[in-house]
This record gives sequence, C-alpha cells and structure tokens, in this order.
Amino acid sequence: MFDTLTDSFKNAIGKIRFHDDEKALKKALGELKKSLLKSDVHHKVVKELISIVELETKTKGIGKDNFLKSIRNELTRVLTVQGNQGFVFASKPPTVVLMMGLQGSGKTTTTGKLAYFLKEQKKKKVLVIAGDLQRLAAVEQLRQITTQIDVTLVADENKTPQEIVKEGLKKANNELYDVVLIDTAGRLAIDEELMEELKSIKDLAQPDELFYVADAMTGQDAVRTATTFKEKIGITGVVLSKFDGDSKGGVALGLSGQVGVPLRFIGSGEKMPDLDQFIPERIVSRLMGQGDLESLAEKTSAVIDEKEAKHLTRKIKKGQFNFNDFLNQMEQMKKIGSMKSMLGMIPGMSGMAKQLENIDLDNSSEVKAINAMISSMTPKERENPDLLNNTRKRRIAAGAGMGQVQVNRIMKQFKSAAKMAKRLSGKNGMKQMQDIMSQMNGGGIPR
Ligand SMILES: Nc1nc2c(ncn2[C@@H]2O[C@H](COP(=O)(O)OP(=O)(O)OP(=O)(O)O)[C@@H](O)[C@H]2O)c(=O)[nH]1
Ligand SMILES: [Mg+2]
Repeated sequence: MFDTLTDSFKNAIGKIRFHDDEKALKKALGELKKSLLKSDVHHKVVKELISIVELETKTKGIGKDNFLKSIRNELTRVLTVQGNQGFVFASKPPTVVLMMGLQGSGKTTTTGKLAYFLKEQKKKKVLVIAGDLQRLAAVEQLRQITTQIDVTLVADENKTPQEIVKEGLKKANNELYDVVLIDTAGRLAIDEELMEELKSIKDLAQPDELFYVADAMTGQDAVRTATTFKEKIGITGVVLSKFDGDSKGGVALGLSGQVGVPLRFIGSGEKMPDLDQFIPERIVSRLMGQGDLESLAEKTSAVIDEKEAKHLTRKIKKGQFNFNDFLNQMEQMKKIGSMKSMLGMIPGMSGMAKQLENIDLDNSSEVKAINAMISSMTPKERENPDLLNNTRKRRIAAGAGMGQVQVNRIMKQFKSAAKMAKRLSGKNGMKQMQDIMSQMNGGGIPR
C-alpha cells in the first residue's frame, strides 16, 4: 500500500552506518527529502520532518539506531492528531456514522466496506441508511452492496433523506443495532444546498462520527475539500478512498496534520474487504518496511475459525491436504482481502507485494482453472487426489474444458505445494520459512 514511501525510508536508513558522520547524514536526509516530495508529501510536512530528524539524530549521536528511532518518532508525531483512531464505538449503541463527500469520491462503496468490516471483523449488527435519494441508481447501488454482504438496508425512494434517516434510526434503536451508517448524496463541488442538507441530517441524527470520504487521486485537493467540510459542518475523521490508484501515496502522510482531523481508514480497491484501518503506530511500522503483524492477525483471526485451522494443520502435517481444503482456503482468503495488502503487513514481504500486484483471486485464470477442475471431480477424488488415474484425468480435463497436460501440471503443482506445506509445518518449519523469505527479500533492515 505504501510501496513508494516505504522504499524511500528504507533507502535513507540503508545509507547510514552503525556509526557515521554528518556528511553521510546530510546525504541520506537530502535523498529522503527528494523522494518524499516526489511522492506528493506536502512540502511543509517534509521540511519539518527532515529538520527534526536531523536535529534529533545529531543530538543523540549519528548512527543507524538513532536515525531509525528518530524517523520512527517523527513519523508517529506527524501521523497522530487529536481524535479517535480506527473505528471507535460510542459508549451507548448504536454508534451513528454520517458519511459525506463530493460526487464519486467513494462514499457508497466505503459505506459498504465499513459495514463489511464491522460485521466480519468486529462481529457487530450493522444497519445502513440510504440517505442519497436523488438518484434511483444510488439506492440500487447500495441495495446491491448490502445484499452482497448481507447487511440490513433502510431505503425508500419516495421519502426525503431526513424522513428516511429518522425511520432508520428508529429501527436501529428498536431492534438493537450496534452501528448505523448513513450514506448521503454527493455534489460536483461544495455548494450551499449540499451543506444545508448535510447540516439538517446532522442535526437530526446527532452522529457520533462524521466521516469525510476523499478521493486519494485528487492529491492536495483532498486536503482542501476535507478542510472546508470540517469548517462548514464539522468532521471527526477522513477516509482516503482509491488509494490503490495513487502510486505516490504521500497525501496520506500529511493529511491528518494538515486537516487537523485523524485519517481513519484507507480504501485500496473496489471490493468489500479492501479497507484498512489507519492506526499511526501500525502505519509507521509499514512505512519503515517492518510490516504490521497486528493488523494481519486481526484480519485473519476474525475470518479464520480456530478449530478449523487446527484441524487443517493436522491434515497438512499428515500430508492429507486435499482439494476440498483448497476450496475452503480460497473462500477464506477472499474474505481477508487482496494478497497484496496482506503481504504488505508481513515484515520483509512488502517488496514481494509489488510482484503480486495483479493477482486477483476472483479473476486469476489459474484459480479459475483449478476451480473448474475441482468441480469436475467426484467428492471422493476431491478428498483423495491419488484416486485420479489417467482415464479420470482425461474426463476431468474434458469436463473442465482444458487439456490433459494442463490438468497434469496443476495436479503436480498441487502435490508439491502440499508437500512443501507439510515440510514447513514440521519441526524446523518456521526457520525454513524465514530462510526462504530472507532470500527473497535480500536482507532487509535491522530492527
Ligand atoms: N479502485 C478503487 N475504486 C474505488 C474505491 N472506492 C470507490 N471506488 C470506485 O469509485 C467509484 C465511485 O464510488 P461510489 O462509492 O459510487 O462514490 P460515491 O461517493 O458514492 O458517488 P456519488 O454517490 O455519485 O456521489 C465506483 O466505481 C467505485 O467502485 C477504491 O478504494 N479503489
Ligand atoms: Mg453514492
């Protein structure tokens, strides 16, 4: 997610030795400054960051450890502003969130993603209110999203936004919902009519959180519009959407400080799991190329059933991992989100993430082929791939619409993957895994 920025910090840190001189420090900072500016980090933020890091490193003694520490401190300071972090529940449910933003900024998609996050990861009962009743298509879009993630929607094209919000809140109170998300209409630009409508919804709903959804691809404009919304209506958080389309990523670094309101979430794709909490300490770790195991553990533990996982580990150890297990695993992976965003959270793996940019579990032709192949097998064959003889393989190839060579290749890959998993789950498995990772990573920075 922060590939370019992470590279900048890693490069700078790599330039300083265990003990070093002022010249080396100046050079490292000069390059860091250049690359941060190139990544679209606001110039004031860059200037301050560089000069504080320089001063702190000099005071403590120029060397890798002090340099690392002062970058870490400084980044944490830059990203932290007063206010809630991530998602915070109100002391008395339901927690009401008003979603706002310009036209096409990603409000409706983000509303769906937040609902999905709260339902799947926080196990909450979520109600979505369609407060955008201007366009028929808007309600339909929200209906499709909420149906897909199985979350309750309150919508009525014949009512005013105010009426529907009232109705939704009543339902939420009566039926004990934990969270209410209110989607609203967008406008091309900030106009009085929009502000009035949002103000009246705000007065009515008394939301605990007012989220401004900004399109990351608009760069510094996102900062300006967020500031205007803050002044005119008041906001408690910013969600930066379409971060996947912004290869530079620097806006995320300066935004909280510039707007004076915390950045709370980052959207990094069109699918429902593509939303990440923005929690400063965790983001700093990622920026420094040290991954974010906390977020990874949160994401995976919410999705993966522990009993199931233990059962699977036993099977892998015995070399019994079969095609049914494969299908189950794929379903679980999809819930966690993109491979790329997961790898970015594993220490030392952020480099790999780049190569995996285009792997998409839903659309990968490889995964499609495997799925087609598996669905042509009998239940017994799925449990025990060894049952497949040549005649059956030919049948399966025909059933799945592929050649027998392809079937053989996939079968072979599957067997060697199962073997590898068995080896890694053994006594020295973790050590072997680390060796493989460090070979791919070419070292990485010390911690
Ligand atoms: N790649 C990518 N696309 C996104 C992301 N968030 C939203 N989109 C896309 O952006 C487009 C607009 O998103 P919407 O959620 O409809 O935006 P909106 O703010 O509700 O738009 P209006 O209701 O018309 O004001 C859609 O095509 C979304 O799929 C994201 O994080 N990444
Ligand atoms: Mg919308």
